[in-house]
Amino acid sequence: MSRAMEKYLREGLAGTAFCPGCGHGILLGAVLRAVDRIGVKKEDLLFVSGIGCAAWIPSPNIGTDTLHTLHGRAVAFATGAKLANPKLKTIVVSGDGDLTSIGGNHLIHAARRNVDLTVICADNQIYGMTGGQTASTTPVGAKSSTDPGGNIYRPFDLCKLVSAAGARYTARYPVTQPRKLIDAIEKALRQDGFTFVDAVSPCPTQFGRRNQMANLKKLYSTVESLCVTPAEAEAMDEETRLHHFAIGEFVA
Ligand SMILES: Cc1ncc(C[n+]2csc(CCOP(=O)(O)OP(=O)(O)O)c2C)c(N)n1
Ligand SMILES: [Mg+2]
Repeated sequence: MSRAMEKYLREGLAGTAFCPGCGHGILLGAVLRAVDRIGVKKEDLLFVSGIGCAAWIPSPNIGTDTLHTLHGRAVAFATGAKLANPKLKTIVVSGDGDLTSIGGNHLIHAARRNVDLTVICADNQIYGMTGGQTASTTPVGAKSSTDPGGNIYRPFDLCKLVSAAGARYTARYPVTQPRKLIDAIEKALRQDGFTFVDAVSPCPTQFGRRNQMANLKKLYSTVESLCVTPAEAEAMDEETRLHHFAIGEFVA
């Protein structure tokens, strides 16, 4: 973390909860840089998370008000906070499992109702913190603790899901492309209404280890090699598309 972002960190932190090589640390840096660009006062910022490794991205690390809530309920808490104090810039940062499996209904209905929130999904395609179970984002064929033979179900395309539900801005970028990721988060923060960024964030411990990518270089270069433009993704057959990350803006 560069010193310029230290002003956003809570005092007295003794390191983060993340494993070596976890993408969530890069995402923390990206979120802070985007927040810095929009110039909202710290006392007008609220970060909300659910439960999971990703939920530790804002809390306790960011030294603004943070709500570390219940599993799957980050968007519901954020909605309540925003209603109670509409001047709060309310930003949800949580995991793919938290936001889109147990919390899936809150996510789509907040998008449908155009609640004025920015939701950033730390998408590692797995339930990281609880031992690597299959999530609604796990690719077909990927191994997990609950699918040692490989996941058989197609994953959600989160940007398509949230776009269809009515989000005003949606984008996907991996932490391997931090500049584009920061730009997307900044745009999401500047846009009124419900906005969503799917931040692909590799998990070496629970995903990489089980899928022949324990080596960080291999894990990160594989993620990068799977990134395609939305047009390239649409030109693929469904089977191939499901194994790639369409990156870019979907609603802008
Ligand atoms: C009601 C409830 N059900 C299940 C759990 C267990 N649990 C905690 S975090 C989590 C999944 C976290 O996955 P994700 O949101 O993707 O975060 P990650 O750890 O991968 O960053 C689960 C199943 C819980 N805490 N509460
Ligand atoms: Mg996860």
